[in-house]
Amino acid sequence: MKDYRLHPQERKMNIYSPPPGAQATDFESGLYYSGKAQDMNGLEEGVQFLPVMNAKKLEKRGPKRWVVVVAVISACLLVSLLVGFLVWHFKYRNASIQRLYNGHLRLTGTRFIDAFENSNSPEFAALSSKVKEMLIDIYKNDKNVGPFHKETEITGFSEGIIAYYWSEFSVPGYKANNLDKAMANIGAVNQAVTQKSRNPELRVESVVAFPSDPEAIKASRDNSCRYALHAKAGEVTRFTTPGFPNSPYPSNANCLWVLRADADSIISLTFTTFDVEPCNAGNDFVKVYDSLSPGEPHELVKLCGSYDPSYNLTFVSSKNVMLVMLSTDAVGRHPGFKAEFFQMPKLKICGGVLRGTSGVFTTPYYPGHYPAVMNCTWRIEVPKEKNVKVRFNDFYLVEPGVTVDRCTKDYVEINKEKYCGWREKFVVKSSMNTITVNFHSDRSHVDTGFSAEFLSFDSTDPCPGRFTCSTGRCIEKKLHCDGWFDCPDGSDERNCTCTEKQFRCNNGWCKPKFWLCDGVNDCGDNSDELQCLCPETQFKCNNGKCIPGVQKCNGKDDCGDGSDERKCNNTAKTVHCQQYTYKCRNGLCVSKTNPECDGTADCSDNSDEDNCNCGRRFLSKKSRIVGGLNSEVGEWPWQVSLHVSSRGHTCGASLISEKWLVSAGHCFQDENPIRYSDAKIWTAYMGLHDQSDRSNKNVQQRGIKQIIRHPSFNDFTFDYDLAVLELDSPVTLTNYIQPICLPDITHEFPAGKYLWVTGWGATQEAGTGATILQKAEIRMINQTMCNSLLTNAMSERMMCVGILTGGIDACQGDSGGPLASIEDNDRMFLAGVVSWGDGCARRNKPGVYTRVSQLRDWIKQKTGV
Ligand code: 4AZ
Repeated sequence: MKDYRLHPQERKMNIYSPPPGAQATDFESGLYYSGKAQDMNGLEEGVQFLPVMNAKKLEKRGPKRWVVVVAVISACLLVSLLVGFLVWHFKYRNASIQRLYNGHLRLTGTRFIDAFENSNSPEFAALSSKVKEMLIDIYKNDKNVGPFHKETEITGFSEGIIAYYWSEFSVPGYKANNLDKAMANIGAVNQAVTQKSRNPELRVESVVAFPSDPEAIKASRDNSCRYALHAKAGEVTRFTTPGFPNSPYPSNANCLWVLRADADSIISLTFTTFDVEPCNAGNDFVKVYDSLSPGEPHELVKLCGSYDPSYNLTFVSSKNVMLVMLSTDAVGRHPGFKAEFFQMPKLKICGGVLRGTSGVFTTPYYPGHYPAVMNCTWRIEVPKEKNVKVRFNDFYLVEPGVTVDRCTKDYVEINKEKYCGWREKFVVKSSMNTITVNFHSDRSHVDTGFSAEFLSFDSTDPCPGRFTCSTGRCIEKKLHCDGWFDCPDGSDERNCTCTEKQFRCNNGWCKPKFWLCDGVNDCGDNSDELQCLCPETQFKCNNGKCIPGVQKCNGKDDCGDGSDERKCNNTAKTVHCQQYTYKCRNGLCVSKTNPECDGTADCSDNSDEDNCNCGRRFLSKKSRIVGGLNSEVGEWPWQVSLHVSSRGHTCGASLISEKWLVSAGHCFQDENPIRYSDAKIWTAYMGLHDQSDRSNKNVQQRGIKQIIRHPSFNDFTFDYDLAVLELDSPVTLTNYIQPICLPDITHEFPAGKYLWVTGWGATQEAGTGATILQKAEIRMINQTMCNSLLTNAMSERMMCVGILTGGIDACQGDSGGPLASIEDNDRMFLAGVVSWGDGCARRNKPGVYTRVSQLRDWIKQKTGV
């Protein structure tokens, strides 16, 4: 593979039932009278309802009785109001709610001794009881706090002396806000309190409190799963979740590991194995805190799911303490984690002066996570006659809830501009020979930081012999105004004069004429698709045909390509079976596009959701990996490497079940002297990441029992370029080995859709294969355009996919491998199989792939999958 880029009415008062025989009309009018009521002697007491025709009488006699009615109603209303108020006041307004806070404070007037590390020591007990008293005194001094205090516990001490605590309050709901405000300000209250009376020598300073989550307090209270570990100089200390690795961690547990280092040292903690319940499957998680108080402001990271050991899970503390918390729910049986930590001297300097014409610099402990509370400044100086630019090659300063346009927490600041979040490679230039780079991390949430290089350049010619993008990147001159974006910001395509092979978009960009009316918004403002729209009352088919709008979704293929019957509300209607409709096992057809394994049962027999144990990735991934060069371990668990005994990796393949692979037919064509059609010469490696590490424990190796090439495979045109391979024994599915879903014959992969191709093929045309599994994101191109770009070499079993600017493509050795599409539910489907191409990664020469949906029935027939 070459290069890559890589959301009753029954009122309680005066309800009368109509007497038997009452006139319906009277009843309906809402008024009726009883025989007794008709007695003008008024023998019956109370309220009487009169017939409509007696309205006049009512007018005469009414006022007195109305007064009674109104009085009764008013009295009842008043009583109800009063009862309501009392209920609200006593039941709700006064109802107590629990409030929990975590915090820490500084103690002066005493020295830290080792015994304070042990919560069972008499020294700990003595000091904690004094601190607790002082804390309660502080609370008592605030009327919004003191009366509601229930319990406080001192959970630990560290050098400083810092005391860690939690406090529980029971407060009426309507006073909870006042309590929150008072606790947020508790440090100020403390300042106003004199603590001389009880503890003349011991003083409390810098009291901090923050709302705590109940799990953290539960963990602090639960001594059954609490560990205290102190790093030993020059040694690595290891710890694991209870039962690891032979049995899963306990359910409904709250475990705490208190990690300590010597004074003036800091802690480096690494999770070497991490496998807890997947983040979306339950509520198990691990949190790491840069404090002994498990509070959000000091949370360095929250982890769930599983990570491959190669994933960087190293975290560094800012002081000599760290807290690891495991919280689990009732479900999910996973092994847990294995971690190690050691102490190291506290970083004295961060940043510095960098001189020369070029150089590199990184955030502290890169590629490990940078510590919290860091401020680093690099002052870069290049020779006087030059200017300086800084290129960030890797940039991860991601923090939950922070938007990249505000950068309120961790950031890099250059020339008064702040950068944060995840960014692709970018360059910042200075118009001088110096530049200052500031890096700031706040108390919570850390990331891996950045790796950057500085370079000097000539201000008059920043890119000698090349075009300078506005971002500072240098690109080949011929790429300027060629209709393709080569600069990250598209600056190479601005202010261009279009050639005769190009058309001008409304936004001024020049694009190749053959992009006009191809159904893809190439201009960005859709102007390339406007001139070719059908009249307003009509529908434009995918094949360009215009049909009356009423014919869309009428259950008939009026377009001829079925496009008018797709995306019909995307609800599954049972329709007449046609070529493009999904056929359920019971023979009925549904109109929905791509209904298979999308998490919704669309067929009346649910057959569209059968056999959906495919296309899932179980190793935790951060979306930020997209665009990287090397794949992550376990990122493409269906990827297979096919080796020929005499020449090693030869072709790719995809796992579709425990026993069957799909590959390209042309991989098994005999070529003297090698009999590629002979199953015996092939070995399949599943779960492989690195070709040089095939004995890795995640890898399963199998021989091939039989190779079934598509009988219509044409070795001249490469039509029907498909084969299925049976493994000599089934593989065991793991986090590293999973089958990919096969698309139904009706499955649609629309033009413009991004797909992923993976393999160990050549990294450039005529180049050598990759050692680490490569990935590239490429785009589906419409068939008409494929035909024009590839001189009518396309059959219906082929599709072309690529990036027409060139530079990203499959290449030799990728053949047979998967072209995967991320569909609904995050499931991945095998859209294509790498087949052929006109060279590799050439401009306007997309790669060609076997259209798997077209050969779906054949695969089913041969493999049963
Ligand atoms: C090959 O030789 C090959 N650029 C595979 C894919 C492509 C070219 C060549 C597509 O296996």
